Amino acid sequence: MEYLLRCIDCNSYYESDYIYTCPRCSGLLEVQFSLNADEIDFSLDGNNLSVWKYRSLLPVRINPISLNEGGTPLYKANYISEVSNCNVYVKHEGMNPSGSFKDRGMTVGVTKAIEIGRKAVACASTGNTSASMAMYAARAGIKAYVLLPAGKVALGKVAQALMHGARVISIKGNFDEALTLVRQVCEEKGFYLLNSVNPFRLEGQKTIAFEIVDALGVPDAVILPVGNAGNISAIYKGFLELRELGLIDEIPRMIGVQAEGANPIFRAFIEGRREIEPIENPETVATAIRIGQPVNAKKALRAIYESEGMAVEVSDTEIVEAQKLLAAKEGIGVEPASAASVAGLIKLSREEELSGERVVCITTGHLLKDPEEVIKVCGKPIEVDADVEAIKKAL
Ligand code: AN7
Repeated sequence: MEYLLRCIDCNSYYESDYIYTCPRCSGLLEVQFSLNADEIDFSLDGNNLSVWKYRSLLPVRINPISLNEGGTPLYKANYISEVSNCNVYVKHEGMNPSGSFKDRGMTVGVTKAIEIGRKAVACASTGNTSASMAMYAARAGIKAYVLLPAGKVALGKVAQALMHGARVISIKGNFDEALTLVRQVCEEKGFYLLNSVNPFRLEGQKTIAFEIVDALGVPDAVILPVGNAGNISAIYKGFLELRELGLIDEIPRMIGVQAEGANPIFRAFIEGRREIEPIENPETVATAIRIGQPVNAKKALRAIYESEGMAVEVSDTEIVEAQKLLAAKEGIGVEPASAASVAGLIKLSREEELSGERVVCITTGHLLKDPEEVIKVCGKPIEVDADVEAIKKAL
């Protein structure tokens, strides 16, 4: 399908695939399709879910660099439904190839890099973006450069970036600083930037919305963690496109959850603002969303306001409790940031902001991403002598 890039700030349109921020005002770009229902070659019949099922709505012109991303499970969550008095489903994005939703974006982003002839990709990351980008760059046979906030990235994610062959550089600074720096490095070195300022990457992530509708229809609300705020913007865009195509009538309320120590979107929301004030020193157990200056804040706030959604904040304690609940009561193993979605749901249901609704919580990353956090909150296994009596005592 034909598309243009549109600047969300100055409303300029571009026909180029070679840019990812507005050449006039540096604003964020968005892919805008000339949506035409006749050009859709998939049906929302619940079969064969995957990112590339929806290729007719993805802005690429070559065969994709793919590792079979998407098609993630949508679990009915009975225990959490009871606790929250809602009809709750969990879409477990931790079941993607690298263990997070980022793969949906990277398959499109890295494909675009190849399409336009780039030989190297780069990102700043709280971890998952780097793991995913390294993996797809390896698949494509191009170089990957990663900037991480030193000491603040979960071990599993660093392990992935390293083993998939990225050049991994830790900086003495936080994610927001790493993102500013990598943008500069990309400009100077000609690397293709794959943070969520890249509108092509976000196109891949909108397939979460497509899969939800494909498997379930339109829920009342979608709840997800928000860090750099790309995912909530992308998923909302996915629903918008389906509505414009006449494939759905309603759009779910988009509910973004942030950690109390990294909550600029929540703060903007409660004050009714459309722009954020940056948080200088963000801090949370959910290191994936330890972000004080989300680049996609404007898009995300638009998604929240237009869908009559909400932003909510949760404490680290609430995040860990929700992570334990998901793991021990539903059998769904997620990393802390992902559990923020369920923590947000439980908080909103207690405050009677939600009741009886059909809700999809998105769990964005797998439990195995952050083993160190698990040991911190669960403790180490009990060690006893190799002896039946000792074992029986410990049971
Ligand atoms: C598990 O990897 O920003 O609001 O650099 O890893 O779209 O940023 C990760 C973000 C939620 C937030 N859950 O998504 C990175 C990075 C998990 C994440 C988010 C992230 P956005």
